[in-house]
Amino acid sequence: MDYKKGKYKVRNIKLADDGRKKIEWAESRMPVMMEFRKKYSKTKPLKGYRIAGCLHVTKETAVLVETLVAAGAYVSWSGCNPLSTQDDVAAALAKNGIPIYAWHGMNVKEFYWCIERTLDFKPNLTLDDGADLIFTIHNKYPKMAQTTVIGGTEETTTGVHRLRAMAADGALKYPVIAVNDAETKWDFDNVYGTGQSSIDGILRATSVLLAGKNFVIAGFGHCGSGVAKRAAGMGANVIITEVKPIAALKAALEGYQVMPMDQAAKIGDIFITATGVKDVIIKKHFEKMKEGAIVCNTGHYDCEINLTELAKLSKSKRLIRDNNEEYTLKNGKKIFVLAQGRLVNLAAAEGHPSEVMDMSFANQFMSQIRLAELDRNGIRLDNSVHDIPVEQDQYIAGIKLTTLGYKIDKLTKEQIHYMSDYSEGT
Ligand code: 3DD
Repeated sequence: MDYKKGKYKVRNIKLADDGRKKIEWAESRMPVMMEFRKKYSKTKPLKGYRIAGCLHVTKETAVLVETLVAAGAYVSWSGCNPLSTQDDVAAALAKNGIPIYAWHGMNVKEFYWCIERTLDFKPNLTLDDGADLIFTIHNKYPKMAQTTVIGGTEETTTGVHRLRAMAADGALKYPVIAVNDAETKWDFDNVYGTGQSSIDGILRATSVLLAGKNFVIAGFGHCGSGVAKRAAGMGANVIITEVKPIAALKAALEGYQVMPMDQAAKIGDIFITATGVKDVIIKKHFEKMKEGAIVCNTGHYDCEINLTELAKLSKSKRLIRDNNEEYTLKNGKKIFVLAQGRLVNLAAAEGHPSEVMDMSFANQFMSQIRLAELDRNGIRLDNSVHDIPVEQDQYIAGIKLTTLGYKIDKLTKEQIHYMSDYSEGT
């Protein structure tokens, strides 16, 4: 097995000490992961397993990587977005002997080259965020998908959608656990994490006042609703655009304005897409926008804002601040695009806070162990997308509560009986 411990490609290995301090900062705010690291470094349930990971290289991901290694795994890593790698964190992981291939600002060709490097050691487990790793294995190394890899995990909504479609087509060649769909991920990372980190990215790239601004959010799912709450908290006038009646109704009853993008385009000061769909903001919207409108995206891929159409409308473009490009349209109007239309929270800031990633990655960690344990017992899940067991969700929430110092009530025997009994009525 060609495990290239110590092989890596990062921006600058000399940044390792800075990265190590960031990782220590994250460790101090990820008590569940650190508890798992202490517990499983003794039993090493991942001993002998080779995990290829493709997930944003942040200080929180470094805690996940080093906890997987502490649990006995060989790990090789790439970033899942060309703009989300924190170079000092990547350097710290490389210096710690992790074969990592990731740097901020890579091009698409380099992005896939990095994914390929993580396959050099013939992984038998995959850990993905957006399914680009799983797709690469299925498309370029079908034999590896069919025989070497015993299972994988998927971090994000978009990735789970892709994989469910793949499984429905019978094209998925190994079982994948949908980490995204765990309540302790979806209801926390997507809502509180995306809510705070998207505002963080917008403010770092613009330093504009949010109070009083017309803040247009496309998509009122877990992510969009989290952003809406944080923007409203900063005094913005939140405007929601949607295609799903129920989500739109929820937004209206939360007190937000709801209207089509055609209408919102005329009044918005700041636009953020959180839909997972392509072409949400297109030519006709750019044409309607006010002078100085700020446009960004917090969805996994950079397909939600059609920058090709914006470029065709423009006579020039310049980088006016980090992660902030000023497009000057042919009629002289200026529109500002953040993070090249890629996820603004990770490209222009540091992604979600450690406290919510603690639970997302606890689910990643427990799911990898679950796949290894099933394999050791000769059990293989079917080649589809599998939910996290409810017990695991509650277990992780319980540990998190304890680490936060909270105690909760317990059902009495009578209450448990009552809940399964149907004879008692009014
Ligand atoms: N994601 C957001 N913040 C992150 C962080 N600090 N480290 C690693 C990954 C991070 C992306 C996740 O929220 C993922 O769950 C998603 O994209 O849904």
